[in-house]
Amino acid sequence: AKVPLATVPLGLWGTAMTARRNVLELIPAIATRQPIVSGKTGVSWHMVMDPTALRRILKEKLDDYQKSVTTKLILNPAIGDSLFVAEGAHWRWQRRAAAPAFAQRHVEALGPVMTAAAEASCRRLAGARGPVDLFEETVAATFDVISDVTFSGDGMFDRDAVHQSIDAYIAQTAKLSLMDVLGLPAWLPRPGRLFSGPGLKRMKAIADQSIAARAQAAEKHGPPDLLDLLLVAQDPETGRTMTRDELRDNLLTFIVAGHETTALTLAWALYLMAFAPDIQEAAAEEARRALGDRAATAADLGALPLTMRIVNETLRLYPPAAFLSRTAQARDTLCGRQINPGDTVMMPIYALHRHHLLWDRPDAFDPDRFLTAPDRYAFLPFGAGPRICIGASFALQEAVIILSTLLARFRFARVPGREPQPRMILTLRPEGGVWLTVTPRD
Ligand code: MNH
Repeated sequence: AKVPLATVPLGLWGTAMTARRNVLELIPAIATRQPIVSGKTGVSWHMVMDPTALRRILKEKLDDYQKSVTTKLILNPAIGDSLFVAEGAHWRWQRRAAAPAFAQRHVEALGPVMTAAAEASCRRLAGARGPVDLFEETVAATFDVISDVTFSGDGMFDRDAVHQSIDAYIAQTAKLSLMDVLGLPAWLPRPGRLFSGPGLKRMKAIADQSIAARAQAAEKHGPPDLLDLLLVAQDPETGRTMTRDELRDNLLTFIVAGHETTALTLAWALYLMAFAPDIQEAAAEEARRALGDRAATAADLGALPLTMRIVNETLRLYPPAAFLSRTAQARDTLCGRQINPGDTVMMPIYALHRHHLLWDRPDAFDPDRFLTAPDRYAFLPFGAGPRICIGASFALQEAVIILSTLLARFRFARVPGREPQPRMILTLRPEGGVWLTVTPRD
């Protein structure tokens, strides 16, 4: 089945989405220095899709390409200078300290939380009448997971309040003005409530309370969650541990980075399943063979290879992080073009993943293309290099557990006239939701 090529409205970033034809033709266009801010600095924007250049930006010249001014501007008020936005030594030590929490055996130990979320999702869907918004449903499921693995066992953590705060925050970023995007100093007054929103304060207060309660709690509450692991996390090189504020910023980072992205993957995967019923049937059969009547666990992943390929193919066609961006710190040359300090380097992952020079039949939904590993720098749903998503195996495990459990028990079908429209707001979201009819199997 040929997946319709969406036009993704992006405002300033829109150019990249249409730039998907020929990477060789594009290099001049991509690297064309388009002055966005005129004046003394002459800062330019560059679109980069050449795999060798991507490797240079993400891996070889890590410190010369820092997270973009825009990224920091949007995220700093919510998550401080945490792992996702920090640079240099401050990023390095946080990454070292957090790494053990995301090691394979810890991720596997968190499997039961994901299985429970899959079961809860099935219960909600079993009661559904008429079309269901699967994006809303998968957000509920992944939010259950991330709130349980960050603040498990604390009656104090108010999921609904945190969820609403994040949602309101992301909705505000969609209304960012040109002034924000251009990276003007933070002290300039801006429209909107983005930087002073009561939601933000509330979210931080809830997290602070949970951390304080946990630090005092004498009793154990079951297997260690991410909060337990970060409370004892130490930089193996310096012995430094996280302050309370750093703990809170990182836990909120996991919540923000870790739930909507996975929910989007699941919602787009279900849309593609409805789009390709034959593949849906094959995946359902794989899941029923592996699971019988029970929900999937981390131990089932090896028996669900088609489901994993479906997740990867979904991440190719609808990468939640459809754009990565960096601000250049030093002079460099990319694809023969000069990059100056202060320039913005955009990496349009959506376009990269649908590029006809990098992919065979790029618009076809074909999970089996992942029977062979793609080129490293042609497939970047989690980024690459030292700053690759720390939660990638967590997310893949969660997505396969939930997707296989849902497919074993339900059939998903399109609702004509209600196709989701991708829209880029921090992540690639389905505007209006992913509405499908859900029918129990058996
Ligand atoms: Mn995640 C970084 C995509 C799930 C926590 N994540 C990144 C990056 C991408 C990304 C892309 C790199 C951004 C950049 O280079 O500018 N993340 C995803 C996707 C999913 C995902 C597509 C789900 C699917 N991420 C998760 C989960 C968690 C998480 C789950 C945590 C529980 N991600 C992070 C953190 C970083 C990150 C933390 C920053 C890592 C670093 O900079 O060292």
